[in-house]
This record gives sequence, structure tokens and C-alpha cells, in this order.
Amino acid sequence: MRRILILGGTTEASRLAAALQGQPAILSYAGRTEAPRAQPVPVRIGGFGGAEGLARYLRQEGIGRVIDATHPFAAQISRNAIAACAATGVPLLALQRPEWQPGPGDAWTRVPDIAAAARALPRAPGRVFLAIGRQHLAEFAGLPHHFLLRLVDPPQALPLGRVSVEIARGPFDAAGDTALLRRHGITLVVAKNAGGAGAEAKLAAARALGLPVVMIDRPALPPRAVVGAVDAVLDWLHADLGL
Ligand code: 3Y8
Ligand code: NAP
Repeated sequence: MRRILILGGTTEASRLAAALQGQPAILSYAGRTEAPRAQPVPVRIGGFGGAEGLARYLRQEGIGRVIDATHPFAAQISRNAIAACAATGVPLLALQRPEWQPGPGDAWTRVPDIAAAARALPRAPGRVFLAIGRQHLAEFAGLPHHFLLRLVDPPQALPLGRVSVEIARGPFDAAGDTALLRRHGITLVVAKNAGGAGAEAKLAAARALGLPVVMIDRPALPPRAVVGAVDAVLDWLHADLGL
């Protein structure tokens, strides 16, 4: 029985790890946050060193299956997993939640990437909930808006002038996010189309308050086998684990 590598960092990855408790699985984090959530399987933290480093890891650790359960915007690790699994012949399956779709009462402007989101903001100064984390804030520097950020860990320096920061790790709920947007007098929400339930609350809050949303589409990825639910992953692993 060979080992299972879960590329993690999402709610679905944590759910899969729980389902594989007791099996020869290991969950991998990039090490973006100071104290990632504890998991019921062994965890490794840190980059592999590109696709070559990941291929070396697969060989050295006797990995027989890779599940890419990373976030849809974590495009680099997903590209590396495709390359490393092709190079080593280790079967790869992506576990990815479906995209969010606008519903009745939603006022979405869809943009292809984070830079386009910055260009899509209104010219008149507003109060913008920039719910995209910490890594891509420079795109919004120099704009006249007051930004609300929600970060996992307290930030060092921020490239934005007028800014309020909430330190919180999701998953979030609609009541909490509605209160958050009200408290900060938010006039517009910027979000990544992450999908899943862990980040969806801000969309329900924007709908409740009649606020416009700038929705950033996912980066394109090379073709790979993808499923949308943990059970489908367990079916795929069936041959190995007799689940
Ligand atoms: C380090 C692991 C779990 C997984 C929870 C999900 C839900 C909460 C919602 C908002 C949006 C955002 C951000 C977000 C969410 C879940 C999930 C999800 C969005 C942790 C985690 C790691 C990260 C990395 C972090 C990024 C940032 C993005 C904050 C752990 C909590 C904005 C993405 O400070 C930094 O450098 C943070 C970086 C990548 C995006 C960015 O570019 O800044 N996630 N988030 C993972 C690692 O090291 O490998 O600390 O426990 C995981 C989760 N974040 O098991 O409960 O499944 O989506 N994460 C986005 O979706 O827009 C917050 O505020 O509404
Ligand atoms: P990324 O841009 O796709 O990856 C950048 C580099 O980080 C990769 O090349 C790899 O380094 C390392 N890396 C990324 N994920 C890793 C993992 N799970 N295990 C080991 N190394 C990993 O990734 P990102 O967007 O910064 O996301 C980092 C982590 O945060 C991922 O686990 C992702 O699931 C989670 N996350 C991201 C978002 C988001 O909005 N991007 C949201 C929620 C959670 P090497 O090349 O050295 O191997």
C-alpha cells in the first residue's frame, strides 16, 4: 500500500484528511500562515522546490497517489503537481469545489484576474471589502478607496493608505459577514471565485445589503482529472485502500 499525498490548505482538504484518518496519508501546507489548522493525519509544511522538488518528494517518500485539494487560486502548486505526477507516473486527482454562480439579487461584475479587479473599481472613493487576503494587495495601492482587509495573521507592512484590518481565519458565516460589512459601511466587495462554503458568507452578506461585488475568475489550469466531492476521491482511492 503506497502513501497518499494531499496538497491541502482548504476546507475540502481538511474534510478529506478526516476521511482518511488511519490511512497512510500526509497533508501538505505551503507554510503561508503562522499556525495552520491541526489535522488528523501527519502534516508537512513548506514548498517542495518546484515541480522537480515535488517529483523528488514523490519518489523518495513512496507516494502512490496525489490528491490536489488546494485552493483554485493556488495555480502554481497545481501546475507543479500535474508536471511532477506526469514525470513520475503517480496518479493525480484534483478535488476542487464548483465555482460560485450569481443568484437573483446579485450585482456581480466578473473580471479575469486581480489586476482587472483593481481597474473595475468605481472612480468615486468608496469603502471596499477587499476579501482577497494579503498576497496581491499592491494592485490596489494608490486608489482613493478606504479598504477593509481580512487576514489570517497580523500583517507587517501594507501597501495601502486608507485601510482597516480584521484578523480572522474562516470558515465564515453570513450573519457575521453582514454585521462586518455594516460595521465598516462597506459599499463594494471584491472576492475571488473560491467556491465552497468557507468563504461564501461575504456574498450572502453583499446580497442582503444590496452591495455590488467584483468577482475574480479563477486562473486557467492545464487539463487534469477533477472531482468536486470527498466521496468521489474515496471512490477513486478504493482500489488501494479497499474503502
Ligand atoms: C495556509 C490554512 C480549513 C481551510 C480554511 C476555504 C476556506 C477559510 C476563506 C475572506 C476570504 C482567502 C485566504 C481564505 C479562505 C478557508 C480555508 C480559506 C480567503 C487558510 C490556511 C492557509 C491559508 C492561506 C491563505 C492565503 C490567502 C487565502 C485568506 C490554515 C486559513 C483570502 C482566499 O497571509 C497569507 O499569506 C494568506 C494567504 C493564500 C490568499 C492570499 O493571497 O493572501 N488563504 N488560508 C495554507 C498553506 O500554508 O498551505 O492556516 O489553517 C485556509 C483557508 N482559507 O482547513 O479550515 O477552504 O476556502 N483564505 C480566498 O478564498 O479568497 C479569505 O476573508 O472572506
Ligand atoms: P501557489 O501560488 O499555487 O504556490 C506557490 C508555491 O507555494 C508553490 O510553487 C509551492 O512551492 C508552494 N505551495 C503552495 N501550496 C503548497 C502546499 N499545499 N504544500 C506545499 N507547498 C505548497 O499557492 P498559494 O496561492 O500561495 O497558496 C498557498 C496555500 O494556501 C495552498 O495550500 C492553498 O491551498 C492555500 N490557500 C490559497 C488561497 C489563495 O487564495 N491562493 C486560498 C485559500 C487557501 P514550491 O514551488 O517550492 O514547491
